[in-house]
Amino acid sequence: MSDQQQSFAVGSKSFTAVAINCAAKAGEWIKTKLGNYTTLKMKYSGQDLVTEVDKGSEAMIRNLIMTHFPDHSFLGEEGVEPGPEASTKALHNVKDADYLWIVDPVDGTTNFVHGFPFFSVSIALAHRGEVLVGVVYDPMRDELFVAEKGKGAYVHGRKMSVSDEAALGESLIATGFPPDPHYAQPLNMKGLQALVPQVRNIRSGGSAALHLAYVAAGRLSGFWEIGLNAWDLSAGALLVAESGGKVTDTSGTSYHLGVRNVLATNGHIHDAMLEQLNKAGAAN
Ligand code: 2AM
Ligand code: CA
Repeated sequence: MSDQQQSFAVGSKSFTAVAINCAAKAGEWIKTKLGNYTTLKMKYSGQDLVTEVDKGSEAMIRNLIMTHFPDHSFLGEEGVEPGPEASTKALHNVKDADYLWIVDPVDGTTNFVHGFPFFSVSIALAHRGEVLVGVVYDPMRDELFVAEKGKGAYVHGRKMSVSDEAALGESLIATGFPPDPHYAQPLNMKGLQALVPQVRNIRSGGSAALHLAYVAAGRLSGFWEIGLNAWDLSAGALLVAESGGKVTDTSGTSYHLGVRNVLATNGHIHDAMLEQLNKAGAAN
């Protein structure tokens, strides 16, 4: 048995149990704060928001994880300065840690602030850069999505599998509208222009982690977005992979923690999506 298999086999059950416990506890608390938060701050711009609920949720999750695993490393959205440079640097500092927890305490903060009920808690555990456990929890629908590397992905305890649409014309695709007007927004608009006429329709729910969970559950055929961070993607990427789907960057490189421009699909439409995004100059 390899070193990595051994450490996973020894610890996997408790890792996953802790991830689920954290996501469920934080999610239930977030739900009680809907329409009830007191502090709203802008980070970079009016499109980049944070509340005391984001910070409280992250503190709750961090404390619980550190109680169980004090030697593990932790990367959470609220512990990092806003902007892509700070995110890339923060990831670089911890990405090769033996055990790294990657946490988005509220994915879909804009929705939370507006009372639009589509947001989630995203928690992943990576071992030397490889994601072993991914949990995404939607407190409004009480849906818990869980994946373990090599063991499949589950929602409500039922095994998930991706959808079987094989053509763009029968595909329901999600994307997100990035806040960065200089680099990410123009790419996103080019991608939209290319894809809207070709796919069945486009959705933009506002939580990347939930979009990935929906690809895993077969509710979306694919999802792409420009300019995301490891905490938006790492848990959901494992959900998709363990449900039989495919996750790469928008150039086709396999998913790794540093991916910011993501394409996740049921696998069948992956090459067609890559081709359209690259032909449109929408990939990077
Ligand atoms: P958040 O709610 O945790 O910030 C929606 O398009 C996706 O983009 C969400 O997952 C959202 O995560 C993320 N997002 C929103 N503002 C962002 C920003 N300023 N930089 C990077 N990602 C952002
Ligand atoms: Ca997020």
